[in-house]
Amino acid sequence: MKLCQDEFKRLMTEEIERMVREDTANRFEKLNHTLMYQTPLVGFVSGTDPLFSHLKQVIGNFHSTPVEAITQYSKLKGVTPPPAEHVGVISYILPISQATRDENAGMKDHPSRRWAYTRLFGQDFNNRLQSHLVEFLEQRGFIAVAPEQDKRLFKQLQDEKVGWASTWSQRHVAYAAGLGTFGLSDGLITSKGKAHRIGSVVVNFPLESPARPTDIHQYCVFYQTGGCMICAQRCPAGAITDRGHDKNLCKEFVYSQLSYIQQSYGIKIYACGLCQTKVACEKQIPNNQDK
Ligand code: B12
Ligand code: SF4
Ligand code: SF4
Repeated sequence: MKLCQDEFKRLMTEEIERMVREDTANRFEKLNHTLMYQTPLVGFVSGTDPLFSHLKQVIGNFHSTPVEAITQYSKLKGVTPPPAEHVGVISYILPISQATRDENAGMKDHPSRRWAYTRLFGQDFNNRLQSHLVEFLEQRGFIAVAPEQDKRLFKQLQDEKVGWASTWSQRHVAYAAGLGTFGLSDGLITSKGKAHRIGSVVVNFPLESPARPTDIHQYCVFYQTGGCMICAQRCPAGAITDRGHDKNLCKEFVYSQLSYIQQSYGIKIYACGLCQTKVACEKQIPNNQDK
């Protein structure tokens, strides 16, 4: 399929938006069938963007570059890997619905029902969307892989230097694609806020990198002015301080919610996300005057 870059971007953006709008898997089946996610944000970045090699220093050598991911995948598939300069990445943000954000904003010690449903069924939809995009691209003659979806390529691990991490960090990929910057809580602040989930696909289509803030904390009020820290006040585990986010305390709390969620909402999943709701950056890039 011969497409120019703008046509490719339009094709992918429209398909992601269509899936979010029309796929029944993006609906609260157990509630009122409303949408779990609102209109997505879609970004693109070159697979050879130097940021990806830099992430090997920031995160660790175990973190894949897009070229490594598609090369490994091509070899497993038995096809010739594409030349590095033909590799591009599509990243998207799935903003969590207002009803869910409002419900979680009313919680203090546990995640709300809709939030827990979105963690479980919303991630199922996110997995499905990434697999769909791979199929959609492969049907059009491309080689495509969603690195987090392919269990041969993806691993979560605990690293000595950075703690809990993985071989494909969706937030770092979304930052590379110009979709947002990191907040004090570690959440990615985008033009649609910080309450969202992320997905991405690597493809053999050359894409240009976007302009993006060089300051990785540009949209966080705390890092810009020293104020705000509402996310820290929201965290029931004390995991957020002016030194950042303690992943161990966070993980312990998030996993401790399993029994509450099972007893209260009847599903087996862990979740929290209190630091992503009732905060200045919940649904937008906050104004630096926000406290
Ligand atoms: C491991 C993991 C966790 C761990 C650790 C989180 C972490 N900070 O890494 C624990 C269990 C604590 C966790 C908790 C939660 N998680 Co989680 N988790 C992941 C997972 C599987 C991997 C993350 C990873 O690889 N991190 C890599 C490490 C290195 O990232 P990091 O330490 O945050 O990076 C910092 C530094 O590298 C720094 N940095 C320093 N120098 C530089 C320089 C440059 C150039 C750059 C770019 C960055 C940088 O930037 C970061 C911020 O400080 C991802 C899915 C995925 N594949 O990405 C989901 C993911 C991060 N989780 C997600 C969510 C939603 C949650 C929870 C809200 C739980 C829930 N759903 O209810 C909480 C929120 C925690 C928080 N405050 O953000 C979303 C985040 C979306 C968002 N809104 O930001 C993700 C992306 C899942 C998804 N598919 O959407 N999670
Ligand atoms: S709540 Fe405030 S301090 Fe926390 S991440 Fe958002 S803007 Fe930054
Ligand atoms: S997810 Fe929950 S425990 Fe983790 S930092 Fe946010 S509020 Fe704290």
